[in-house]
Amino acid sequence: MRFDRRTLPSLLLAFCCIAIATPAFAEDTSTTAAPAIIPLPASLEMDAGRFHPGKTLHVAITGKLADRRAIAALANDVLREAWHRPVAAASAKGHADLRLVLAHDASANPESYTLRIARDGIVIRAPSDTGLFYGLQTLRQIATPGSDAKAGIPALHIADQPRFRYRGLMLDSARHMQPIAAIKQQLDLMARYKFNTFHWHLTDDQGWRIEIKRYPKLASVSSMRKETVIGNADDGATARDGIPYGGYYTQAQAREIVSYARARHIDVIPEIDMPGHMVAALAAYPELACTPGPFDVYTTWGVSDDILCPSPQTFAFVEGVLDEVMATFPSHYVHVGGDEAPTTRWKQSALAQDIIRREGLKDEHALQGWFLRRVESFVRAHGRSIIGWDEILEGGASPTATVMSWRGMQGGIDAVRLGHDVVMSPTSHVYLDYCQSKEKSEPPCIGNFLPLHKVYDFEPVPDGLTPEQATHILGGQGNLWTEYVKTTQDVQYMLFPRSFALAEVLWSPRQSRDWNGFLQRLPPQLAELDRLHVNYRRLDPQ
Ligand code: TNX
Repeated sequence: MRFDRRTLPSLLLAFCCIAIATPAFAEDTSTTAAPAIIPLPASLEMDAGRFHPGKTLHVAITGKLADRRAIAALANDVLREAWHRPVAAASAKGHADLRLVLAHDASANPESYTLRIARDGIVIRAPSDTGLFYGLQTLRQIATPGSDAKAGIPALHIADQPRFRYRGLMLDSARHMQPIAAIKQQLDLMARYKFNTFHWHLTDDQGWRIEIKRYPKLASVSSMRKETVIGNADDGATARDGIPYGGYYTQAQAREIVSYARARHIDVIPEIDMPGHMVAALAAYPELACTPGPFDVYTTWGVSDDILCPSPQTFAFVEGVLDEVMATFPSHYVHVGGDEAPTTRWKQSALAQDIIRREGLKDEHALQGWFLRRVESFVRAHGRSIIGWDEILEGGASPTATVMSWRGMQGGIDAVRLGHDVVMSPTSHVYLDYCQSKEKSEPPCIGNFLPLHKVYDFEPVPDGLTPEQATHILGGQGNLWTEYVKTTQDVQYMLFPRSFALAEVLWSPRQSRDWNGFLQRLPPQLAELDRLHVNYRRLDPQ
């Protein structure tokens, strides 16, 4: 017998008395469809029966939570949104509709949880607050907002844990910046899909977006560009709009983002891109360049020859900036960029060439390696670690640097073989600034083509690695560069639903990857985006 979600409530109402008296009424679980959960849990088994919420929903929390109030608040939100019924605390021993149990287990993955839904209640068990948090996110996708309380939710048992420990999204706030409220909303959505890292690209040629008190001109000069190229510079456009563009986040705002993210079990990794992508800083402090300048904050997209000169002044600047960045962002990692730094200026600079000679370096790439190793030792002296784009390998990065492989997978493969930890972030599968269709009507995108199914096909662990090497692939990350993505609406359009596909790649077991299953589980997620007034790209007809 097949129970339709809409007929079930009336059936239940009509036969509830009989149901209570007649156990034979129990549903055949083989006909109960599994709820549409993204990312798919590691294991999910349907059980017999359903849970029906009481008039008041009682929640019990047991164990030593790090932040009991936060988990209680989330549980309240999930239950209240699902069934619009009052939520109250239950005594540890009394009846509870929802029981959250923190059971320390040093051998368990701290992000893991189990979720059991039975006729007599729901139990989420985890070794940490994070596990409970993720269990509640899963429950939210089962007891969806505005659920039918009479229908209840199906009994089931989930045992879940992530495949990868690094599950990231990068947002470029340098080319175009986003309102704090929009970033918070993005963090909310990331948490629902179990992302745990927000990489914040805060500086670039076209704008410096984080207040640094020691260098006030980064806010007053580097954060403003005179105008912006119109149309697609990557297709050769050169005309400018004549409209000044700028802004920056204060350290207080950045802290607000950090604590908002932390409450959602997300780390914020700040990126200060160096020695290239620094024209905005050079506009304020031209003495950091190898040539006299003056420099203007870049008004078009692409790569500039003007980069930091490896001078004592530059190191003082970088260390001064990183001091404040590390004080603002408590994350283990500091991203130091390292990408797209042309060697043109260093080739012509007596200062750079002197260092090459003095240090016995092979060439300018080796000089970049020397530069970043020096920055790394500063960061490590503060108890942190650096992460950089895969170019950091070219000059010889120290093995303690983590590599973010963006120019395909090869950089990551090489890095793993050299003993680095790696985050895979290849243009081919996770560049969320790429277009989602080849139609002209597509909203602004950089070019190239990255449809939803290609993201779903992303496999962060390439063939040919030994099992030990594979453990150094920490995970993956989607990158949203914003040269052409100017508004919150457009940011959302690029992120959704592609980041749902990425969420599943990074969380769910490799063998459970199933494109058709994913497509079937998407509509309720999109309905939820509609409810939250979040923009997204509509699915192509299949
Ligand atoms: C390459 S990925 C860049 C960015 C651009 C992006 C556009 C990387 C480390 N550098 O500066 O915004 O391409 O897709």
